[in-house]
Amino acid sequence: MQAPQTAEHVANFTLTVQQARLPLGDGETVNSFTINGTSPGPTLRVHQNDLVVVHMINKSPVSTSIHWHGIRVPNSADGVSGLTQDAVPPGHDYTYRFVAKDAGTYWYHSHQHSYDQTEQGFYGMFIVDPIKEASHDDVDATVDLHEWTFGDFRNFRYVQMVNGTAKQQQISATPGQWVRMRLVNTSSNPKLVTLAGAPYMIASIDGHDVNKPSLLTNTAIPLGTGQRYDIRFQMPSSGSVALFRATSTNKFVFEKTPAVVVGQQGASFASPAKGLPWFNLSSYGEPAPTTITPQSKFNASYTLTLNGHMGFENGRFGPMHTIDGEAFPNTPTIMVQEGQVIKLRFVNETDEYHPMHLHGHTFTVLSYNGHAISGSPIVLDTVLVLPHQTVEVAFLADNPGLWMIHCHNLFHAYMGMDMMIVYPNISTPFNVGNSSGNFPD
Ligand SMILES: [Cu+2]
Repeated sequence: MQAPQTAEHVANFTLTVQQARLPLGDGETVNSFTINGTSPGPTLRVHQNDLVVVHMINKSPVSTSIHWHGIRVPNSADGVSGLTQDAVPPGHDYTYRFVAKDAGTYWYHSHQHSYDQTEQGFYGMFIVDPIKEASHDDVDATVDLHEWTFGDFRNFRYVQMVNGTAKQQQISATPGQWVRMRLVNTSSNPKLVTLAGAPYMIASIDGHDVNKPSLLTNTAIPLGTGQRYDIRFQMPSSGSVALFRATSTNKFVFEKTPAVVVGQQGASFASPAKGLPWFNLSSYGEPAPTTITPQSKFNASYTLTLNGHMGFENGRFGPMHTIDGEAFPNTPTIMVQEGQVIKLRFVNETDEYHPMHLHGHTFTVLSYNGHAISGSPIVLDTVLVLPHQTVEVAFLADNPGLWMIHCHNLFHAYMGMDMMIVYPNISTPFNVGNSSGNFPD
């Protein structure tokens, strides 16, 4: 379960992890992780089918690991501490090797104490350029949506960030140019964004192209943690385009000023209308032939009920987040065999948003609340399950190993909402817990 040693094209990177005091851009300074001196770390950009070799040097005072979110890596390169490796201690290094099989927008982040380390800036973008371009973009920009939180329930404050700063981001573009904006939610809360100034299409979700996407206006796009939406639009003949954002933390009320302005600077925008309809991926784009459909024959189906209760997890008392009534590591394990097609039904019994993420595979969305999707095939690695919603997905088991499936609200994962998908005859020499020092969440 390792990548080949050599390939025609090899993309080599060195990532040095440290800690530093960083200004957020709003007057606040925080203890952040940095990668090669910045947070977020450098964007790693490769070509499809490149052999990627990443040498990670840990100069931070704590142990760590790197997970390649959404990339179908061989199991040994998945970066989950206690499962596919030991966390890398301070002063040590580790090398990840994998082939970037799928084009698209991905990201990387810590999977050791991932709740703390990712929120504290340990992440970066990973972009795989396709062998053959489906469309030409004059401007290619990444918009990473993060947030820092301070205080407790009584005195709570949060700072919304784009690309590592609280300041408004400005992207240059001229009239008539095509812009690809790669939106990535790296915070732990769901985000809502909307674009003003030009009609736009959602070209790709979680790195997988939508078939014949139509143009949208006055639509709010929800992004669960870990999800990526590539939106494309053509710059208008005059004026600029603005991205507004809201978050679950403020009940999805849009900010008054844009987070990102594309084109001419200094233009003023009316803040988005209240109650914009949310983008619905169940009927977007046009149908196309695909290997997994609601009519496929499934080798096994599992219902995963997402719930919670107060209790102890990781030695602290708090809101446990459960799958089938249990918190990790007591959650059920799903056994799969190579070649099987497995259906998963997520039933969200809570008032919260659960972006459910599967490592090492992609899945096809089948239905929402019992209604089969009717538009483009939708292939994801993270599906946002809304409060009291049921979502069915299915995946082909084609990547042997030990894989996590977990909520990507990293606090929920920390409080138990994780489980394992396991292929036969595979064991791990690594352990989770105090004696090993491996804490993947
Ligand atoms: Cu959750």
